[in-house]
Amino acid sequence: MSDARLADLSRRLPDLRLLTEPGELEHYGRDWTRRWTPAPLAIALPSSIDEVQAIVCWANERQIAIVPSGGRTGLSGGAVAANGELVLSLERMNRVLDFDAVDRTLTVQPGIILQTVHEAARSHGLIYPVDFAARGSCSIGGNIATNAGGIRVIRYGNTREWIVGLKVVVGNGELLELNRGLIKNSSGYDFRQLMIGSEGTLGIVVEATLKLTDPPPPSQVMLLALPHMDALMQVFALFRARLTLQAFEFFTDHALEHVLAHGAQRAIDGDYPYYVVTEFDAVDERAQDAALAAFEHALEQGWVSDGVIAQSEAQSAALWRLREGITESLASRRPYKNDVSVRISAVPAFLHEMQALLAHEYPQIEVVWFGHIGDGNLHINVLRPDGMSEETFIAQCEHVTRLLAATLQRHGGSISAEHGIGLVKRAYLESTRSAAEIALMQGVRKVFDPNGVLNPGKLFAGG
Ligand code: 2HG
Ligand code: ZN
Repeated sequence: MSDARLADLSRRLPDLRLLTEPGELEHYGRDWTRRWTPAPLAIALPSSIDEVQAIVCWANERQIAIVPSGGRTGLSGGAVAANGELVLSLERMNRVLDFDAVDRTLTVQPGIILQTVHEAARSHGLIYPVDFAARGSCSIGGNIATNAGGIRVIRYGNTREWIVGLKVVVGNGELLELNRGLIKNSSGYDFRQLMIGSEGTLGIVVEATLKLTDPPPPSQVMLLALPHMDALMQVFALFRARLTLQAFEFFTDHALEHVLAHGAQRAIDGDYPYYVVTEFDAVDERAQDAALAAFEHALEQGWVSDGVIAQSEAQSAALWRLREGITESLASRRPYKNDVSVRISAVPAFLHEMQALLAHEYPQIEVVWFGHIGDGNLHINVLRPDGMSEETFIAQCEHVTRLLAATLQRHGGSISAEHGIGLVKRAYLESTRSAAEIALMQGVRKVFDPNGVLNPGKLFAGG
């Protein structure tokens, strides 16, 4: 090991796997944003909590920044290592440690892939209900670090609702065991909840106890084509009143073009500006009739132009692909992403302002919208036109994001609904959190990580 700091780490932890090859540094130093050039010092792949603690102690002594790393599917740069940091990848700590049938909990290591968690829960006749398209690659530790949301939030809430215990290594290397699976625990500050969504700036999750629940009843998936934007929330109000929703997602014709070009199957003929994929409980024929009646009512009102109901698992999957395949279909274009939210009641007014803003500010630029409209969460993907330099493009997107942040602020919304702040959104944090809140957040960070070794530069500009 030519670097004296790494040689010291290897001396302290002879069994620690350390990677320093250029290809490995590049692979582990970036996330799905692909905007920053990875430049980590090295990659550490600990296999135990003891090793994680020892690494954090070493980082304190040597003043080395650590970037905690899971599946690196993040879209905000939270797991990017572009400044000589040590990437602490939790991918080897990826096992299920325990299932408790009485508590209905699953205790896992942080590097476990979300889909493996789903399978483990299913094998016990239960579910872990947080779900989204990156399920096959993202890790539970990363989900916790960003309080991940996804396509079932409307029914089950965010990651935050499903974590009943956490073990974390905080900035001075100490191990905390938080909440220990308790359902009721009114004993002061809940550090577990503080850790959830802290983007690796307060502690490194080294173990998590997840609450499981009963599988939902049989469901149906419907795709709807809508004639105009206002219809989105009209259909949502109708469906929410009449059906028990598991998901209510939307996308535009632009998004559809991209997923179709990427291999998905068209399910509705004709051109419509907006589409909804919704899934709802369909326990029996009565529930299915109610869905049909809701659809017909929407047709009569002119809120829906066309629709299909999946008749098989395969068709359900094909309809879901139209929504879930969007990110992947755009990935090679490396879109600039906004991930915003407002209260459901504010969605109609916000959508109008946002549409006007984007049309005005991005006249020659393709903008793709989609997202969890039933949660008030919108994803905006902006595509760089051929011939425009990356620099000009990012500058333009940042200018528009500033305007968008001001619009959000007026509507009481958030600049990050579910992807986190990371590097991408730290300049806009003040649009969602007050100066007093940010000062307290920074104070909290100092308490948990006095030497600032945990993911510095993420969440807040300048450390
Ligand atoms: C989704 O909802 C993800 O599919 C990704 O949150 C959103 O790519 C995006 O902007
Ligand atoms: Zn999303």
